[in-house]
Amino acid sequence: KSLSKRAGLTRLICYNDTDSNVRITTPVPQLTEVTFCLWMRSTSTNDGTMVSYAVPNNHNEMILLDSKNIRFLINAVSRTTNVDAVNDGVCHYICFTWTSVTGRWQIFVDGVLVDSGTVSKGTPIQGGGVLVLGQDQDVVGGGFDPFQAFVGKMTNFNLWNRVLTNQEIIENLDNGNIYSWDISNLLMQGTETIRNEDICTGAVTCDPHFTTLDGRHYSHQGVCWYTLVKDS
Ligand SMILES: [Ca+2]
Ligand SMILES: [Ca+2]
Repeated sequence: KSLSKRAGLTRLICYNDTDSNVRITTPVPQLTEVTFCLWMRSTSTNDGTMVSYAVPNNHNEMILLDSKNIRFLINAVSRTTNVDAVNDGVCHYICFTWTSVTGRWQIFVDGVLVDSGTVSKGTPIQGGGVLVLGQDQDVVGGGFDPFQAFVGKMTNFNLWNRVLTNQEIIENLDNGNIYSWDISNLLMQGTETIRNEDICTGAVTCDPHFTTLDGRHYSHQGVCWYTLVKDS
């Protein structure tokens, strides 16, 4: 990988099922330029929305969705990228940049510029909206559709009011000047949970499922116990 460092141990969000969504309580100003980066890990095949930003007159002001084939919207104008599927169960560092000055957008995966183009030149992102991680808003702060829920793990979301350089993206910065990752500025509104974990190691899913040494699969909610039985 071309990144200069991995995510490491962080407070990450486990999106356990399609009833998960997380609101960022830090205010968002008008943005004539923007970069956001996040670490994600998923095997979901729905239209899971990683980031949605809604303002009163436009619930699709800025959106990044669909780990199978990443799409985004800026000012409600959508583009489909040629990024390979990232719902492969491996951790990925996704960065999106856009400037209203030229309309140029870029998407980076694991530090590599994968696709770029132009969209919505001359129209800044409006301030004062609501930023949600893990769901698409169809009204400000709500209107969630289970099929657009992100299911998996996410951490280290950072938001800047400028276009980061390729070198800065490789450096996996955590100094977003509009929002830098801090779970105390998150409103947990669904079934998601917080874990202290390295997103790139450990189990792929957040589900309380596991496999025993002999390869049998179990699921459980709440308390469970085992009785060891000697082979006959
Ligand atoms: Ca929707
Ligand atoms: Ca929407």
